[in-house]
This record gives sequence, structure tokens and C-alpha cells, in this order.
Amino acid sequence: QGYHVAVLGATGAVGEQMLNTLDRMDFPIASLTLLSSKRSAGKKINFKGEELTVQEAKPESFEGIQLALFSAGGSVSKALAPEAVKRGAIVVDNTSAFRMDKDVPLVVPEVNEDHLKNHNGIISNPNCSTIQMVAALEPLRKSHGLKRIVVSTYQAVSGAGAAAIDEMYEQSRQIMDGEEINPEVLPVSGDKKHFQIAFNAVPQIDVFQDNGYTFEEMKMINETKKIMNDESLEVAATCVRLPVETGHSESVYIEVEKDGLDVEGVRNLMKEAPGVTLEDDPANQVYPLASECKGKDDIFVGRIRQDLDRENGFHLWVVADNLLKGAALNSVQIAFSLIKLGLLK
Ligand code: 11C
Repeated sequence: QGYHVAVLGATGAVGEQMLNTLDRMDFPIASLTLLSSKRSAGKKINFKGEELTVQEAKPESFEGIQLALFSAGGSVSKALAPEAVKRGAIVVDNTSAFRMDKDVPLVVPEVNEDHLKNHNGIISNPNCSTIQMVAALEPLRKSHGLKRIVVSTYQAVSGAGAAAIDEMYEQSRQIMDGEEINPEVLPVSGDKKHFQIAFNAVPQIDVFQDNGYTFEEMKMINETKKIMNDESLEVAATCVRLPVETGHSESVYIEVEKDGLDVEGVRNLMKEAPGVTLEDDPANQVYPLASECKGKDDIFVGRIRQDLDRENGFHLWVVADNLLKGAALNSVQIAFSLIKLGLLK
């Protein structure tokens, strides 16, 4: 009993977490098909005690599949998601390929599960740094309205894939050993220049757009407005890569619309927020740390302060595992929401 499920990108960092998450959350699976690029095809992966062989993804791979979780890059999604949908599957896509398409819901279940009802076969999973921010802010939006968000991120290298993780560790060792370094992955593997990530902070994630913002920053801006269904919401973002393996941190400044909110009020909303854990006790040095969030499902919020000049302004520190809530977990939660809403046939 269960569904015929395919995972595309099964051998990648997010794909691995998807399989773990499907397993530990006991997603109802009748059959599991593991797909990848030609390069990774043939690898063996163990799932619930059964050894499965990863197959090269082709349009025909989706015959009979009801749910396909995609995480193999935007160009693969563009080529294969329509093929999967044509064959009757619902695709939950973890790339930016379709996120801003009008007929594609962009979903964080704690925020806008109802958007799933209008899907046409493809559902997009938002960018990791967007997911943790909107899930933490949704209770504040509901109770007091959101006028403005200014976010600065401190993002982990795993967001840029396994090669970026290797580069960070190798470079750290080389610098410690007094050797020369040769950056070739970060900040963006396809861009012209590459910079040191070890012992550094690099203010570029993804490529620059004509307006001077990076694509990562524009994703945070545009995706937030779409998920919260509010084009008038003012959002500004600065995205920075740090030498942290996993766990994105964010300094988030918000202005709410309704008066009367105070720090205790924000804390109480965070305590009740689904998927959020409040860690905020400055007297005892309690606040979220990237080093503590790895492998955890929740979004951690702390350092809550009222702005000193604006009564309706608040500062928060928001941390989450970018491979879990930021990617694999949110995709699997979307799949559970589809079942709950009777949308997965
Ligand atoms: C990073 N946020 O940390 C990116 C990774 O659009 O899904 C996720 C990219 C995306 O580099």
C-alpha cells in the first residue's frame, strides 16, 4: 500500500536527505525508483533494507509514477518535469526552474498549503534561505501584518553542493599547512572568478542580475512575496556565504503593520509556530547556532529584539538545516500535504 514514487537526483546531497526523510517519516511507498544523470547511474542505494540501483533519468522513467521528487538541477527539471507530468505524475521540484511560473504553486506547508489546490502537475519547493525565513515570519504576518523585511544571510557551503563542501575543507587544510590554494567552485562554479571560502565571508551567492542583486537575493525577494501572496510586501536581501558546512543563519529585520507587539509577544508567537523552536534567553547565552541545527527538522529563532528607533520594528536570528527544512524535508512535507488534501491520486 502506498504510492509509486521516484526521486530524481537520488545521489546528490539533497537526494540523500530526501531518501532519509521518506524513510524516517514513513511516507507510504508502494515502489521507489531512484533516478540520476548518466554519470551517477548504476550506483546502489539501500532503502529500508532493500538495495536499489540508480537508473539514468529518461522521459520513460516516469511511466506509472504518481509522485516525483526532483532535485537534479534546473535544466534537468525543465527537460523532465513536463515529461513526468505528461505521464500522470505530480512533480515536487526543488530547483528554481518553475518557481515564479504563475500556474506553479510555490509552497511551504506551514504558510500556504492551500496554494497546492491550484497545481497543474508541478509544485515548486522554494529556495532554502526563503523557506526558513517565511516559516518563522508567518505567525507574525498573521497576527500583526508584515510591512517590510530586510534580511542578511550567513549561508552554509552545502547549499552549493558537495564540491563546495570539499573545497571548504581542502582549502582550510591547505591554509593551515601553509600551502597555496586554488579556488574553483565558490562563489558560483559557472562564474568567471572564484574566491577563497575558508576563513572568509563571500557576499555573492549565485550570479549577479542586472539590478546589482544576486539571483539568490532576488529569489528571497520574489519567492517571499509569492508564498505570502503579497506583492506590496517590501523585501530586501543580502546573501553571504560562510565557511559553515550545513545550517543557514539569517539576521532578519521586520516591520509589522499593527501596533502593540513587543518582544514577549514575538516570543509567544514563535513558541506556538509549527516547525519553529524558540531559543531566546540572552541572560543565559541561549540563541540558535548553525552548529546545533544539523540533522534537525525545526527552524530555530532567537535574539529577538525590538528596534531601538521603530516601535514596530523587530530583529530576529533564524537558523535551519538548509538540506532538511530548506530542501528535502519541505519537499516531503509537500507530498504529505498532497495526500492530506486528496490531491495525490
Ligand atoms: C545556496 N540557496 O545556499 C542556495 C541553494 O534555488 O534551490 C539552493 C538553490 C535553489 O547556495
